Amino acid sequence: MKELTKPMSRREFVSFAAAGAAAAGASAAQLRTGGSTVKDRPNILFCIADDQSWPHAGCYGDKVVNTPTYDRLAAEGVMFNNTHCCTPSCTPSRGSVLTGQMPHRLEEGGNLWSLLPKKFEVYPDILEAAGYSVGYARKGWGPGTIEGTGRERNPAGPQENDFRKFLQSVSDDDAPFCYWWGSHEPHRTYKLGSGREAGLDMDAVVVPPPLPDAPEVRSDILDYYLEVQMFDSQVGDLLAALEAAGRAENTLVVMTSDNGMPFPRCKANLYEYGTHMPLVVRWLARAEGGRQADDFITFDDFAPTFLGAGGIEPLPEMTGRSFLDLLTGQTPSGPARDRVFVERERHASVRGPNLSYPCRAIRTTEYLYIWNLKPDRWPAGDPERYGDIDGGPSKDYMMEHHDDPAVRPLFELAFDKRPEEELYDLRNDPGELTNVADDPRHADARKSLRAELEKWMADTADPRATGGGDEFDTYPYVGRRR
Ligand SMILES: [Ca+2]
Repeated sequence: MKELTKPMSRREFVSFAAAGAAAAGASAAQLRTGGSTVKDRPNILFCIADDQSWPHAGCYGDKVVNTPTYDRLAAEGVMFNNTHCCTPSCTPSRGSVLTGQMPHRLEEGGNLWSLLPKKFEVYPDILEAAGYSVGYARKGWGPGTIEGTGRERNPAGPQENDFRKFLQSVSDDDAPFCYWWGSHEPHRTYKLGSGREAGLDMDAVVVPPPLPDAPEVRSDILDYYLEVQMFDSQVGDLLAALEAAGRAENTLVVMTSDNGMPFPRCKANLYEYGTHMPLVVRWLARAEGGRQADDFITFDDFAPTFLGAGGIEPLPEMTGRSFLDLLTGQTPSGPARDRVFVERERHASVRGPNLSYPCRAIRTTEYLYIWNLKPDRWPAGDPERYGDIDGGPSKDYMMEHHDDPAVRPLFELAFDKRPEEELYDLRNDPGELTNVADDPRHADARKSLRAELEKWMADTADPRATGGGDEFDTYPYVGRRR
């Protein structure tokens, strides 16, 4: 296994490239790659689903959904068991991937249907400046607008939806490439009953604890699974194209999702099915396959990882941390990865005059502690629409049956207001259904987790740390109001 070259800062890289080119009378291509010493930099193929939760892939033990691509990449790469998106909402989740920063630092970019100010640098631009060819397909950063930001393209790069065509434009002798494939699946809407029609087994579905076990819900999950399979098949096709082009060996392939499944108490929530994401990474040239990692990863870790793979140091403003050490089997450096911080601001425009629902959370292997900063507001959006929950059969079922004894407690957890503090004992309550924040037996844990969360907020310049953050209520919402 080759050693990774020592990362260079961007300034060092530029002067290195220029000096090397001048000395050798280098060609334009060599100048862009900085000369032959960095020729081995890997390509990066980042494949991201839209609204898929962990553990909905065969490699994670799901017996119903059929995901041969996930399973293959897990066998040939590293499977991560504790990956969380920074926030369970499309735009800011993707913004954190691209910038390497927590959404609370991205101003407008911390909200759904927003914009990402140009001052927040993104890894495709940085890699491009260092000689990478970049491109993206389908859903890049967004939803949102680049109008008025000074950006001339999607932060994920220039759009090229045809991966084969993109590969043809970056021949072996050319620069390495960095390509973002953003699937539209398994985002709603679904064709009602399509999963069952496709032969998926309704009886074998494991219904997530926050959802009622009803045939309507099981069928809705199958429809979601069918679209998870579509994403899996899309990535399978990308791998075939990569192999046909002879580029598989030195390409870092990442397969994940932007936020959790579009069901009540899942997407747009800081609970298990909102932020816990599937993640497999394959890098045949450098990362031994068939391994699993229990280390906690968050989405702001991607940008530093990709930059590191390209021999570039992360920007100082990045809150994430490269996990190349885990991939390549080097001795991990730095603090243990045994906890993550997740958050949310405004998802859809569904609350009074466009108000956010701010919350911050810390998650360890033992606890999930959530601080709801505005508990007077409706977490799922104002009644009776509860618009932060995507419409569909499961939402309809819970609203129609909210008085049924079996549904009532789950309805309240998903749709009603929440106390300022929530604490879940994950060892005894992995479904996160019983708030123990007021239980004296967990008082010490509550106190220390709250202190740790507040320290992290202050350390990462979260405007909510000092009583600010009201700007998240007034940033423009560029989508259609629900
Ligand atoms: Ca999404």
